[in-house]
Amino acid sequence: MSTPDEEVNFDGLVGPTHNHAGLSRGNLASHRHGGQTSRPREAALQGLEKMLALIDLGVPQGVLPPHERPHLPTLRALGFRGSDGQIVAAASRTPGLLAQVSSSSPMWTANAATVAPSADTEDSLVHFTPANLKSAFHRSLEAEQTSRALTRIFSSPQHFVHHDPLPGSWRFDDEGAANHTRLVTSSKSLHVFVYGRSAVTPSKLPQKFPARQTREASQAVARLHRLNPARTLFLQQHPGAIDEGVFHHDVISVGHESVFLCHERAFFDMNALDAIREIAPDVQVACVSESEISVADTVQSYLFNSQIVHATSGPKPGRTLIAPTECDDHPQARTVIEQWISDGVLDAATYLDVRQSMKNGGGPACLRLRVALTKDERDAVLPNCLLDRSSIATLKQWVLKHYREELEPGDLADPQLLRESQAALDELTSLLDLGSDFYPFQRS
Ligand code: SUG
Repeated sequence: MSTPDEEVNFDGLVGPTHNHAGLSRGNLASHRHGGQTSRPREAALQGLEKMLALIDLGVPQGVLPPHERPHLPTLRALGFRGSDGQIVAAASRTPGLLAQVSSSSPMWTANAATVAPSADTEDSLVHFTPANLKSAFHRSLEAEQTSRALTRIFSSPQHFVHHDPLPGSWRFDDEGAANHTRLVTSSKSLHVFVYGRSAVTPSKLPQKFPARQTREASQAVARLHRLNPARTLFLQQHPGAIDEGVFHHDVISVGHESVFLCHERAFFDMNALDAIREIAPDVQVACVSESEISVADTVQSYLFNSQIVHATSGPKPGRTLIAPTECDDHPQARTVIEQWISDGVLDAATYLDVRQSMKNGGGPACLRLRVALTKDERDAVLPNCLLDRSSIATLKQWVLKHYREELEPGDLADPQLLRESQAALDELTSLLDLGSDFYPFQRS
């Protein structure tokens, strides 16, 4: 391993059309809140407060921009014609379509891509593969713009290599880093890829809800990233847990450096934990039993959709769990966290309010893409996309200027919302230095 890397969290900025449309099958929160009034301004500010909280803990923080929504290129590709306003009006007459193309789902950047740090790749470059997100229509619209964002933010070919999203079909469904964990001990790493189904090998499948990630997609990403096969695992998610609402693996496990926290029903075969221990014996594995907290309560509290970060400042430096406030309010989840602290697995926990995102099934861990970077690589990142207190303050002002307080489902058809969103994103491209041709509407 060369120079040490440090994890930078790139959080997704919530977009101006953030809404609750109940779009994701198997994601219980999305289903439960579908059709409710959303609060885009509050959602974006909650996200920025989270980024600020991490900065205050001394954790480097980056940002990924929202995508253009409603996504007019998709509507045009579906045959809608005329002015932007006419297209939106016509699309609103096709039930459900406008909600699909207006979702702010790119905010969950744990699904944006999978990333391999240079220390772990054969060519010593940082590798990025945007997720094709083919298992849901509204999310499948993300890959192209995600590729554009990543290539612009991580532009130096000396340091970064960008792959295309995997060719899309049911065989290679890829949901990105939400199903991938990198563990590091004594400067050696282990990449754990978790899949819901294999497209080739018969495997036990969930009965109610879709298994989104395929083994074949995970294997392709590992190949593209030129990871050491001896330090890469492909493990199957528990199909029963998927049926209980664990639609991504980061809803039932979280790992960071030498710690891996999970529920006893995280994997189909719990020998998975032995496989992890065998390759990385120094990893501290803490496995929580069903009697401590059920899978249903795990999903409700989003206990494992927490981030583990290494805090270097703040009241209690050390290994810190960034958990959603829902865990603070949930007796079993809180007890588990307190136990992890008293066992020395964690040093501290911080509870953050990301309720607007949580209503769509996105906790703290969903909102961030982890990119481990050496100092040189970090210096090569587009500077404005690395945040500090002052840039967060600027982004808050930008949100206050452009975002609506509330959105009813019917508001998505308002042509004025489209104009407001475009004005907001146009200004954002200068704030983040993304260029004036970053969004499709800027190029047309
Ligand atoms: O893909 N929700 C997202 C939540 C993604 C959470 N990400 C991770 N677990 N890493 C999804 O299910 C719901 C949108 C709506 O219903 O309006 C949605 O897309």
